Amino acid sequence: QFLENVINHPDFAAGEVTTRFIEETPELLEFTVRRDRATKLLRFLAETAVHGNPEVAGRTLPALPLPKPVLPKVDRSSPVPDGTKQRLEKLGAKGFAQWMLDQKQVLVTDTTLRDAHQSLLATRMRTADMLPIVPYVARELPQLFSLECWGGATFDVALRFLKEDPWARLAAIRERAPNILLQMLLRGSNAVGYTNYADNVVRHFVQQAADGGIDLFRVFDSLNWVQNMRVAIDAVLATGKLCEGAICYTGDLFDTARPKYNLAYYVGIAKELKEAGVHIIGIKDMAGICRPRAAAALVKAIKEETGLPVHFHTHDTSGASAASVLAAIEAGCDAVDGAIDSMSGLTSQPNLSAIAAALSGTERDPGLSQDALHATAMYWEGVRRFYSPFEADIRSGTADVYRHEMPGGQYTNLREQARSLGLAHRWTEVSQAYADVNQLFGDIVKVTPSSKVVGDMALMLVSSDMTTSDVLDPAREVAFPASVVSLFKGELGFPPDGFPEAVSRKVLKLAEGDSPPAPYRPGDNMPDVDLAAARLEAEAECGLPLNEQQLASYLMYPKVMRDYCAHVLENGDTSVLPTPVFFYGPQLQQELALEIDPGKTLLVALQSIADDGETAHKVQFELNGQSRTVRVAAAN
Ligand code: 3PY
Ligand code: ZN
Repeated sequence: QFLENVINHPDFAAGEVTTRFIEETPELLEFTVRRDRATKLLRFLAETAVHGNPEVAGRTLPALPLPKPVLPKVDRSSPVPDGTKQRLEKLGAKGFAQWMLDQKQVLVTDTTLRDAHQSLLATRMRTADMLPIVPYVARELPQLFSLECWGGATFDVALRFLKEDPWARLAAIRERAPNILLQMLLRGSNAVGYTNYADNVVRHFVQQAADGGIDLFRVFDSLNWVQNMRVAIDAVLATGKLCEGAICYTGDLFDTARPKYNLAYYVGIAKELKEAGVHIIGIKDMAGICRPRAAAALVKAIKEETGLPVHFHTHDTSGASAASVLAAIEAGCDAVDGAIDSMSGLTSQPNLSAIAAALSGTERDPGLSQDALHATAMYWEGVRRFYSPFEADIRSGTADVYRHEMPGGQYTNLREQARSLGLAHRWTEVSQAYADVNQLFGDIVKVTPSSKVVGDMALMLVSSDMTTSDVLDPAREVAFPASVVSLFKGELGFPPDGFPEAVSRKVLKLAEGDSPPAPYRPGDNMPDVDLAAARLEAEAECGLPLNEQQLASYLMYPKVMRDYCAHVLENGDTSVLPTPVFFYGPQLQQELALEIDPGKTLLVALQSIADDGETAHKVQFELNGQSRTVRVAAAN
């Protein structure tokens, strides 16, 4: 291969070489690596051209070719105005929180890069589609409070399905938006996973995220148990970044028949969070059920009782959530979340641009350019077409969300799961079972991962034609999903009032005289992970040297990270492929310019696909002007 590189080197080909050619041409080695990467990418392209990407198998594919999203013009050499990032650097976290309180305009977070696509497109948005618009946003919408761009499900999905490195995404966004706070969603002790991690793994992760570019951590616990958020909160505070302690909203503040989730409950949590040292209180209405009157009352009470700025997050599953955002703002909410028009609505956030427009001329007007918002929305509209196979088949808001209380990010997922189990036509039963299971479990907060447990149980009930009363029937054996057993063992922590005893006994198969576990913090039972040993294991498993960030990925998702590394070793870095090519394969004669390194571009075009005997296909490419053939085995 090296010799081949020497022969292919332009100087060698031109006869301009001396005897010191090899010593003086270090790029020959680089060239070897690049050539190797090109070969791997061709293999992936050939494989996808012949068999398609398994990630979209069985889904309805869009008509090709797809138009390129319209990108507004931006001069990347022009200066980037200062924004909240510089303000945080100047004031420090506490000073920044005071500034939030002191200034009048409402501060606006754009969730398009995280929650919006998590909730609308099964989290499938690729980095390649995010990056082009970020320099424009940084220059034309510098008044934005933050870009929520990381955490939640994006971490897992990036590695597992998109085969890209979430840390590289973060670094690239940071580079393009040096002026706006980058925000992530951190599931407390569950970090960016579905299970409780050892305390030192959570600390290690937070440190890497802060070093990697995150300025604002929104931390929550899936049972609103502040004690289980402490490790994550302390870790964020130690980095000097902003810590938003989020309270998950559930139930109905004014429903006297369900007094558990009343104002005193939320204010109590807010006070505990203040005690824990957070800079901002988040109201995390993950299902979009916080009605306008409740939003206003919560904002007012939490601000009064804690003196901290409040940040309101909701979903538009009902179709009415902009009213709640406006009510929160009216009540003095300091910051709110929205998504750009074409990525808003339904299970996503309400429309950021419409909320901004609704406030124009008031003293709370966030001062965002409607033209810039529109240009950004047009770009996302084009991007969204790439992902049509991942769109949920829902066309309108549904007030049914007030009954089942499913988080926006879960709703479409659970519908999809129900469909795959052949229960699509029984969706109303599934959503009713979800509500019933919630009551069975003691009316708990439902957000990742507790929401997944409720969803697993609901699907189990409907698919086995059982009701929640059957579950409690002593004569009936119930095969509970593993996640349910784990919840009742306390592996995700405990709600403040514990779990109902009768269900606990049944789920845990407790004998007479045995008691359900008393509340404990799961992290207390988990020894610290030996990070040096974990690195050795991770590198052996992954077959690559790993940096601290990649080690953090492995600690969260060992198998997913191993598969991701295997993908990279086999196919190279497929994140450089345009989305339609990645998911739907290259089109014949389509010219692709693939930047595999800054300034190093491969020019690739698929020339033909022919049968090569019974068991293989011969895929012909042109690569940088030369013909290359890749053989792909026929599907067996
Ligand atoms: C997540 O944890 O991914 C969420 O979006 C919860 O709402
Ligand atoms: Zn959300």
